[in-house]
Amino acid sequence: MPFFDRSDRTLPRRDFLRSATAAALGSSAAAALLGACGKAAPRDFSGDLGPIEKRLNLYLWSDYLAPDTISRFEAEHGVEVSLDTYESNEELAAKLLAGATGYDLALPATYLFPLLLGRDLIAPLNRRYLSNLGNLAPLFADPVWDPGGVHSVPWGWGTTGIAYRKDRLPSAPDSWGVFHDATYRGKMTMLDDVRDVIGCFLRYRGRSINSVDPSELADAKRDALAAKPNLRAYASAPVKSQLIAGDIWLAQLWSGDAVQAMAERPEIGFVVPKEGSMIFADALVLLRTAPHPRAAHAFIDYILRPEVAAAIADATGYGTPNQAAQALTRRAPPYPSAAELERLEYQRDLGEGVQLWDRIWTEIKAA
Ligand code: SPD
Repeated sequence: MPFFDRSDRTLPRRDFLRSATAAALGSSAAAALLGACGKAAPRDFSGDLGPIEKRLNLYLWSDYLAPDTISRFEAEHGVEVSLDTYESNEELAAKLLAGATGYDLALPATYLFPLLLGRDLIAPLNRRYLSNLGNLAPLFADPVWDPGGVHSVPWGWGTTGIAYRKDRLPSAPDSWGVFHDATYRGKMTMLDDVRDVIGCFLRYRGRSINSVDPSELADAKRDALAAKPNLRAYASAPVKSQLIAGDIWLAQLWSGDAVQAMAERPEIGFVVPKEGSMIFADALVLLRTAPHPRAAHAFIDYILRPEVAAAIADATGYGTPNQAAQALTRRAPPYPSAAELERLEYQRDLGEGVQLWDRIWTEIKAA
């Protein structure tokens, strides 16, 4: 799967930190927090972690599990799991940067890694407790965002596209420009996500989703503002049920969430627009302040089992990085075609350009 651009490896760590922090929080909030937050007290999980603790505290994206993923783990290990969820990388980053403790594992999109590593918020995994790492596909065992897989285990990958109601539209939308079509005013949503909204309008004009060119970003802002009156909202998690109910006909959406909606309503379709889009991965990380590190490793190793990973892929519609699971999945995720791969870009760190992205997004949301 050669779709994650390995050239990211060359970006310097300090630029990662500065820009990803601002991307996560907005530049002014980031500056305040960078000044106010001390380093989390680092814990070393490299030695003997002792017996499995009786509790495990997860902080994960919503709708990213099979129905029995947690209950089976609890029954098998005698661990009580608490699950909190979030709807955006920004929500996760803000909570961790504000000093939240108590969580053992989180599941960021991989473009947050420079921030999490730079702030020393995540710990190297203790591989002696991870007997199932060999099930990962080679690319995901040594990924661009975490060379050697030292700090993370990939969970799922997906793309950003357009979910739509086939029974309400005359044909499939094929361009990000559909959000400018007032015919569907009030029946459309876009993700509540800075990188997805601005990124798609950059692609609309043939630009990179990672552009920091001020004039290209000015065009993207203009396009986003032109679309905004047609939108019901910027929304992420609620969109599936709105599409299923028929309240929304067209939605910028992540591929797995679209597949979940399609499973309930065959009238829903999903396309990657002709101009191209983004591809992303989300990966489990162990927080430096994890109170239950042995149970956390047990959960990671459990997730790495082929049947567990396959069940998650089947339930969520996201692609699995687990090579051994691929043969077990009952419902193939929407793997991008060769032609689509040509048009998909991996989200990169934006460097100093993140300040401009942040300002533009704030202005778009406020307009
Ligand atoms: N419901 C699970 C959604 C996971 C989406 N991850 C998105 C990362 C986007 N950059």
